[in-house]
Amino acid sequence: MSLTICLIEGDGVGKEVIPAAASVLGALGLPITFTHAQAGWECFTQQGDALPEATITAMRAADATLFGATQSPMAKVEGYRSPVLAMRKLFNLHANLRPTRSLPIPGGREGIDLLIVRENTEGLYSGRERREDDGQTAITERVITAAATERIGRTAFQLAARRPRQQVTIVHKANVIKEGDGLFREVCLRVAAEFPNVQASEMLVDACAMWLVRDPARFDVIVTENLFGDILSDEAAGLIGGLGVAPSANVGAGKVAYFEPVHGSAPDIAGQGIANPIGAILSAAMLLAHIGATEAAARVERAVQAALREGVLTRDLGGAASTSEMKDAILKQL
Ligand code: GGG
Repeated sequence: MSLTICLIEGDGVGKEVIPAAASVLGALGLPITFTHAQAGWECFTQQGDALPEATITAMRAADATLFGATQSPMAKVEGYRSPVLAMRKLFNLHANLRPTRSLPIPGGREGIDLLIVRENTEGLYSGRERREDDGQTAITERVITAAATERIGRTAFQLAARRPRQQVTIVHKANVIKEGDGLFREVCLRVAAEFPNVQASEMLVDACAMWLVRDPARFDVIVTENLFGDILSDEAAGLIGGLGVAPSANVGAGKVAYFEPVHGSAPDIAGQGIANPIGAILSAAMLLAHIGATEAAARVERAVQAALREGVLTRDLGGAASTSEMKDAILKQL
């Protein structure tokens, strides 16, 4: 059986980390065919579209997509919409899975194995924004629906049911945001009742931010809304070496799924060959697991751990290895 993987480098360091991850995938001896597509700010400046139709077609045709990074401008640009938000909406990729597992790096925290299940289609990222009062008041609507919450809640509990600890922490701010987070909490607790073998608890988001620093090992699966999940997962990545090593998956009920390092385009270091490829390589491992190549996924994870244990470290981890030296150290372990 042959596998088709669509590669989208995107902007900035995406152009460095995706080729590194592709060479790791290519070294596994699997019958993989790579296709290539464009998306992102550079693509918008060249083609007038940040997510062209040809890219959407290539993603639909592939078994899965590995995406690098995007660099959206801070100010509104007519006709431009972040391709990551567009892909998540278009393909109904309701779940953003962000695992944080301890890695053998200097200063890295031990005993962490948690998974943040972030709602990926609504919340403050719904794009419902406007200016009023002659532009002096900005209003961003935070949309929480029972349907999307039920979907993400069920995904979190299903994933927790397959993990050794079988625990879910429902994270919200229902004491203050009584409508939006009240609904999120209510629906998640209702879903929890369908999973009697999974231990459910709830926590306010600010307390969760504190406990992640103080005792991250206490968490198994965290389910939360879009922005909270975005922030908490970056915080969690900080415990194990930072954004350079953090992978993620964007999945839904359909065939299309895409996998990306949590980091963005990192314009400050782009083009220098020093970006850490581990976030992209571990995202490739998540992709493999998603399409059923679980042994290959485990091999990639073991190779990353072994390369780090040998002391090969990029600059963000306190070493001096380049992107390609880090990739070569992982390939050697494979
Ligand atoms: N690989 C994930 C990524 O590119 N993150 C940066 C991001 O999502 N930025 C929002 C955007 O630029 O549209």
